[in-house]
Amino acid sequence: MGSTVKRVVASTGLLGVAALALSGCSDLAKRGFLPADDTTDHTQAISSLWVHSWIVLLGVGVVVWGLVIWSAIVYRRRKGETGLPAQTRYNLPIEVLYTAVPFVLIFAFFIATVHVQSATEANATEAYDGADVQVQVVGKQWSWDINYLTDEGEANVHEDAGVQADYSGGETFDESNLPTLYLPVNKEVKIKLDARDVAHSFWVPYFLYKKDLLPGVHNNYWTFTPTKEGTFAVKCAELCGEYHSMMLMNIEVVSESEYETHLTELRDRGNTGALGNELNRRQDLIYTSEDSQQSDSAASEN
Ligand SMILES: [Cu+2]
Repeated sequence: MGSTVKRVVASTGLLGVAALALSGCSDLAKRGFLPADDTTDHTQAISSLWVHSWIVLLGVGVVVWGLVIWSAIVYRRRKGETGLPAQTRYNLPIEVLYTAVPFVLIFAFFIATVHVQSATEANATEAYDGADVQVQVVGKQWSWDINYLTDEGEANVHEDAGVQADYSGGETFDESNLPTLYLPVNKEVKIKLDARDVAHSFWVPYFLYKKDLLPGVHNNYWTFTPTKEGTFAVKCAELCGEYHSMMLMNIEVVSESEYETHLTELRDRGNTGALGNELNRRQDLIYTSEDSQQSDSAASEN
């Protein structure tokens, strides 16, 4: 192959790759490669951090790929050349550039991430009591229990207990009957996250957020305001055993009056109080926070 032919083949290949990438991009853009950024009061900042990081990194990529391709073409072996080409070492300006630029980038990404994270996590603490609504979500192998709490964090009403089936006997998984957490739109919600057995993770893809549920004394909290009515899928995002993939539930964001009606219905159905430790799979291995506190106080009495 002559060098002209090679050059044509190479540039056609590059154009093909570029065309594929671009058509892929426009497809993704049509489908929406990011979830809507209007689902909670935190999603806009998180989404913006993600998109701007990608733009900066794509710029870095274009420069690096461009330089690689440029030097491969310009410094290719010509006809009749033998031996090694001239070897260049210790180009100080280039070395300073490729050391300094990544440091600047890392520092900027760090600052931007800390900024968004501390805004997102500002009220996600046990002590914060400014939320309009408090709920408790308890993960277990392999479902979720939902308790609605009073303003003081005491048990109020609860959803039906999540099915704790282990599907090993061929039981069918009923996706039409998932636990559903109701939340009022435009009200600040504080969720207490707890686990009955092993570590799980509460992941709401459309809220651009997830947080672990840990068995034992430590509870995680998540405070946010849902800003859009609708149904949002929740998945467990921490591999928690054989039927982890069936650990699904929904969040239903509704108007405040629908939310109040739903709580009244739960009360009328007799779902008062909390779904507690009686639902733990192993009564000899109690891990939820209430019980840990009990055993802590029992231990201190001894
Ligand atoms: Cu899980």
